[in-house]
Amino acid sequence: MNKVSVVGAQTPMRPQPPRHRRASDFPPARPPEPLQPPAPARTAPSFERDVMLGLSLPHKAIPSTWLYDHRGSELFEQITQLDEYYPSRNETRILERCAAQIAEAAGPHSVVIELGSGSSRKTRLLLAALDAPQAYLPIDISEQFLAESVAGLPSLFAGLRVLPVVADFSRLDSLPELALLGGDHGRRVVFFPGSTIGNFTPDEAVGLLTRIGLAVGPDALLIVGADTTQDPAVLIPAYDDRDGVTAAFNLNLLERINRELGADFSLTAFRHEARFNAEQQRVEMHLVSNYTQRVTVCGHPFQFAMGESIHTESAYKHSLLKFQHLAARAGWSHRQLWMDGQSRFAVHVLEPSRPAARPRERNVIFR
Ligand code: AVI
Repeated sequence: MNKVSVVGAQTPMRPQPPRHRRASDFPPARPPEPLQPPAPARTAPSFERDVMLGLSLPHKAIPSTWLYDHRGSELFEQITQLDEYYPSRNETRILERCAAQIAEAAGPHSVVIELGSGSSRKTRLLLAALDAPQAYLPIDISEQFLAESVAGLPSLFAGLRVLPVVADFSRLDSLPELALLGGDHGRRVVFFPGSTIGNFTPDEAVGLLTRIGLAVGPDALLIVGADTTQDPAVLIPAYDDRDGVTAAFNLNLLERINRELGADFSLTAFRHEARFNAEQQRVEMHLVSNYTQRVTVCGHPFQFAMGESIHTESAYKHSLLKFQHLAARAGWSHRQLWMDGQSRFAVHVLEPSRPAARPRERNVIFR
């Protein structure tokens, strides 16, 4: 049964937004068949490949994961402190009010698994509310971020086992680290705050939540923070703030390409733009060419028309119903949800769907 509650400073979560094509998307290896083309190589994500491919598309686009180099991560932290960027603030307020009820659902001795790391304030809020949590497993691709985000935890939470997992959670399909804990522990609680789910396309989000469900097993609890806002008057300033921090965050990608791939982007020849795509219900970030120009990347020329853009990020804004539908496709049912007083942000608490509890499908007979 769904329960909706309305409640009414923040710290960021370091996101690992999706890559559009992953090695794990390819079918598992099979014995070679002589007349078939070779199986695609299982390659690690590559900045050069994604940039060269993305700039060759008819609608130029680069996966948002590459926005987060060291400087990009710093700028994102600054974004989360901005007046205009309500998601982190609203989510923290919700968690302050609902953590005790989440703790009740989790029960004692839970194991907290966080997708991404760095949202230390929100993590601490949750850990402090839980009844004797047994272990905390933050999963992040950056060893350095993991180390920083867990640094103070053992002194704050005596008896908590902290097991950082260096991995890209968007590709995760098993979590062998859980076996290290033995069988004597409470519920597994997956914590996925920050609306990072919105940086995945709906199909990618279903894939991710499905894989997480398989990795954590049948008695888990999943807590997801998701932005529900649809009003462009709120969204556009949140993604195009008056101090230009989000613009600097977006343009930093061009600096990164210049530095790491020997390109010659002029940072004044492109401008940041945030657009609300009402049909897709998402905010898009673009880098728009101020005039016709040619840019060289890795020795390869790319032509830009005036006004042509590189699409650098999508942030999907899921209504409550849409999110519930998406979660159901991934095998999760709603247990509870909370929203802030402005109805801009939702914290969803989900449990694995139990086949026995599902209503039976009606047969359809065409006459
Ligand atoms: C990380 N992610 C949830 C942020 C968002 O709101 O989509 C990234 C961001 N991009 C610009 N501002 C914030």
